[in-house]
Amino acid sequence: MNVTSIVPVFYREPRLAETLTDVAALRDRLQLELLVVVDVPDPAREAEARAENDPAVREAGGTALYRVGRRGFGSALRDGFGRAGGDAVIPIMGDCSDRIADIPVMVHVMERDGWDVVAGSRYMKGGRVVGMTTKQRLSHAYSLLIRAAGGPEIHDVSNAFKLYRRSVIESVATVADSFDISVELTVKAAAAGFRVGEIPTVWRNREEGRSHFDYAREVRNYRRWLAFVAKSRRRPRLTGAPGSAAAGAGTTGGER
Ligand SMILES: Nc1nc2c(ncn2[C@@H]2O[C@H](COP(=O)(O)OP(=O)(O)O)[C@@H](O)[C@H]2O)c(=O)[nH]1
Ligand SMILES: [Mg+2]
Repeated sequence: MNVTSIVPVFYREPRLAETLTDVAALRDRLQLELLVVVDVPDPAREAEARAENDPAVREAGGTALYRVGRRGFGSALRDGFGRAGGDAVIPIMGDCSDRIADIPVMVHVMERDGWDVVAGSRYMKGGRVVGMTTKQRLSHAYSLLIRAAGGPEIHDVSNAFKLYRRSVIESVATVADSFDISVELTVKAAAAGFRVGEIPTVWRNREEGRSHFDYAREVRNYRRWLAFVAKSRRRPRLTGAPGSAAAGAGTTGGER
């Protein structure tokens, strides 16, 4: 299985080179494509952003895609998905927050168990957050709510660190331009009958630079996916599920 990793970057990330070095080291074990999607909302800062990011991307054998005059975590991932050549795709944060060593495990369980989405779960047994803040507590509560409302039975719906089978990103249309794209893609995939599983992961809060997550902007974004799962639970599915192969242990495809 070829895997495309997509690293979104807002102008620059102090620990990007470190992140990319860790990802590039997976080439010993995986066939890996590496895309870095850099947003440069202020066109006057393009040269600075390129000078900052290009050496690290080149060193890691990756490709940088610059979106000058644009921003948005969700739309950046969507553009990355559109360019991805892999059989599966995984977003990786540029601030060393994801445990890169989990990626081969995710690929292995996707191949072995036939999951279409393998989530990296911070809130299941074996997973954890290093540097817990109010935001992670809210994200944990949100995951519980999504699950209770009829969403996929995983413990961490909002983590971006999830391996998606190519068929998922090709057939599930997303609208989220911000961080909630990770939730949108997961709940829509489950509602469409794709099989969603999880493995534990450890997520580290950033140690340098600042977060781009804005509560005021995100509340409404995240609320709509709660409404989506509640509504799709009430509506019987009409068409055959794309992932309707026999369900195995631990799978949580749209069946409920
Ligand atoms: N391309 C792009 N990347 C973004 C944007 N916002 C955040 N990122 C990147 O997405 C990753 C996660 O963002 P971060 O600010 O750490 O969010 P947090 O971990 O939720 O606080 C980092 O690599 C950021 O540089 C955006 O608007 N566009
Ligand atoms: Mg972060």
